[in-house]
Order: sequence, then C-alpha cells, then structure tokens
Amino acid sequence: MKNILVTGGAGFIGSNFINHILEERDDYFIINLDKLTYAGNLENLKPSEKNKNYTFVNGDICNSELVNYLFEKHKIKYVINFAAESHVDRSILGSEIFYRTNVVGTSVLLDTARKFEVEKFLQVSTDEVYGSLGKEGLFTENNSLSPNSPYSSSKAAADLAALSFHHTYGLPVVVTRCSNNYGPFQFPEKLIPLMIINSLNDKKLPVYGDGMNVRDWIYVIDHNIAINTVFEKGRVGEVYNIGASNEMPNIEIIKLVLKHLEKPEDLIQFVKDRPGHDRRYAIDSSKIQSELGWKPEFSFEEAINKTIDWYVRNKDWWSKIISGEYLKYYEKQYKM
Ligand code: NAD
Ligand code: TDX
Repeated sequence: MKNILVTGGAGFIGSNFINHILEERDDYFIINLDKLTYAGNLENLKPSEKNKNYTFVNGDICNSELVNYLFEKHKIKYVINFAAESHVDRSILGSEIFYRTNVVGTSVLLDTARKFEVEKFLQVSTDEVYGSLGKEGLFTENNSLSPNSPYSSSKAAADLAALSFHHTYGLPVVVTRCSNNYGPFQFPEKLIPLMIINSLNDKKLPVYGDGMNVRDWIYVIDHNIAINTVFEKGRVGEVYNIGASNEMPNIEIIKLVLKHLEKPEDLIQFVKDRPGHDRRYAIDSSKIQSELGWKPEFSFEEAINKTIDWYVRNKDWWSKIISGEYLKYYEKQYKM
C-alpha cells in the first residue's frame, strides 16, 4: 500500500484526481489535507468519501505541527501537492495569501517530507511560470522562468523550492507544469465555467481585452493521468510539461460555449483587460510523451461538450457557489 498525502484535494483538479485514481487503484491510501478555502468543496469528493482507502483532514499546509503529525500518524511516504491559491485575478486583487499558501505552505511540506524521508514528492506547477509567448514557439522544460503575475510568481517560487530540495538534500522531487485545465467541478471564477454559467443565466460574458489571448487547453482527467504517470515513473529532479496541444483564443471558446447552449453572441461584453495579461501559452509535451509514454486521451471536442453538459446537469452544485462569497468577489472584479 502506498500512503500518499494529497494536498488541496477538495479543489477542482485534486478532487478529480482522487475520484479517478481511487477507481483505478486499490494500492493507494490517500490522506487528503485541504483547508477548504472558498475553492475547496467536499461535495466534489462524494464518489470517494466512503472509500476505505481515503481519509479527509481539514487543515492548512502552512501548519507545520499538523503536517508533522499527519506524516507520523499515517506513515506518509509520498506527497502530491495540489494545494494552492489558484486564480490570477484574485492574486491581482491581493497577493499575500498566494505567497503564504503557495510558497510558505510548499516549504513546510518540503521540510517535513525531508524529515520523514519520503520516496516521492510531486509538486503540481503550471505553465504560467514560463511567462508569455509571442505568436510563435512553445514552452519546453528548458525555457527560463519568467512569471508575470503574483499567482505565477508564487508558483514559480514553489516550483524552484521543490527542485532546490532535490539538488541540495537529494529529496526525490518531480515537478509537473501543465497548461489550462477544464472539466467538471472547476470553480466558476475560471474562464470556461464562468462563461457556461453566465450563458445559462443569460448574463453578460466579460471578455478581457480583445479576446485574442491564447490558452492551451487540456481535459482535467488527461492532466491527472499525466500526474500519476510522473508520480510513478518520472525521474527525480526532473520537470515534465503537460499539455494536449490545443491552443485557442479565448473568444473562440466563448463563441463555442454560446453555440452549444444556443445562446446569442450579443451576450459577449468586452471589458477592461487584466493587468499584465499574458498573451499566449502553448506547451511542448514531447518529453513526457517520449520518456514516460503518456499522451492525452480526450479530444477537445468530446471533452468540452461533456464539460458543458456537466454544468447544465449540475446546477445544484454551482448555484450554491455563485450565491455566497463568490457574489461579492464577482461584483468587485467585474463591477457589474
Ligand atoms: P483550486 O483553486 O480549484 O483548488 C485549490 C485547493 O487547495 C482548494 O481545495 C483549497 O481549499 C485548497 N487550499 C488552498 N489553500 C490551502 C492551504 N493553505 N492548505 C490546504 N489546502 C489549501 O485549484 P485547481 O485549479 O484545482 O489547481 C490545483 C493545482 O494545480 C494548483 O497548484 C494550481 O496552481 C495547479 N494548476 C492549475 C491549473 C488550472 O488550469 N486550473 C493548471 C496548471 C496547474
Ligand atoms: O472573466 C474572464 N474573462 C476573460 O477574458 C476570465 C476569468 C478570464 N478571461 C481570460 C483570461 C485568460 O486569458 O481567459 C483566459 C483564462 O483565464 P483563467 O481561467 O483565469 O485562467 P488563466 O489566467 O489562464 O490561469 C489558469 O491556467 C493556469 C489557472 O487559473 C491557473 O491556476 C493555472 O495555473
């Protein structure tokens, strides 16, 4: 049995990871440590909550005493660190919690992992650490890091901290840098769920700038299969980019959502651009493909339709979210 500390497992990607992997594997025991911030939601974990190989702990990765206690109690030998403040716009409104959770929290996990001699520590990083691309080219693992937002700078610090623990102490660290995810249980602040939910509610769709910023989209399950591949087979001290070679300008995705939901394009509203808005991300994932044999399984067309339909069917899930703290955030961010 592998005792794995999964942090941030009540968020979008972490909950999809836990639900997926517990169906696939009976040799993983998962201890999910999550602070249940605005983005954490135990409803995401309904499929796993009764699984005998799963336990939930409500707590903060910055809490060294708690983290030490959990390593001791559960004889933790593996860590997959998803926990983070993850939204760029919120990091622009206020950065402190981003540096606290993403940097200090990761350093607490690294120190404790070192003390308890873990066998693998996977740091979930992001392609945003590379900065922004021009019209041409792709991010490879050899690109220098050039993060532009408080969010991405905090993720770059955590990513480099993890690699430094490998270099200095020989901690068996692997780092993954993935592109933009979409799928079920994504918090409504992010582009795709925001556009789906606003369309369903006949609300305006706020598009930053000219709508021509490009993101490279991957279905969350493909990301999670890649994470497990790197977790099992990745060489320690290495970085693996993850992406599905699916670049699209934002406006194209928004029009596709409107078309699928049979809503009019006049819902689109161009608004003030995000400060420091990265123009283009695009991932070269040839290293993980050739070295570890991973490749994406879902086509964009199939998975985006599945995702839109999931939000249509799961109004109960998102209507609770958009009526609470989210409403205040929305008004502040969009002033509408
Ligand atoms: P999310 O915001 O949906 O979930 C984050 C989770 O972390 C939440 O459950 C939250 O409660 C928890 N958390 C926050 N602070 C914590 C703390 N101090 N202690 C314990 N738990 C805490 O984020 P997500 O989209 O699922 O992203 C997960 C990870 O993947 C993040 O590290 C993010 O940087 C990375 N990533 C995300 C994307 C993307 O497109 N969403 C792409 C690449 C990488
Ligand atoms: O209302 C909006 N209008 C808009 O035009 C929102 C929320 C976004 N956008 C644009 C900004 C980006 O160009 O859509 C694009 C995607 O925005 P987000 O969903 O906020 O994602 P992004 O900033 O690209 O960051 C995401 O991908 C990398 C995740 O949030 C990060 O956690 C991950 O590391």
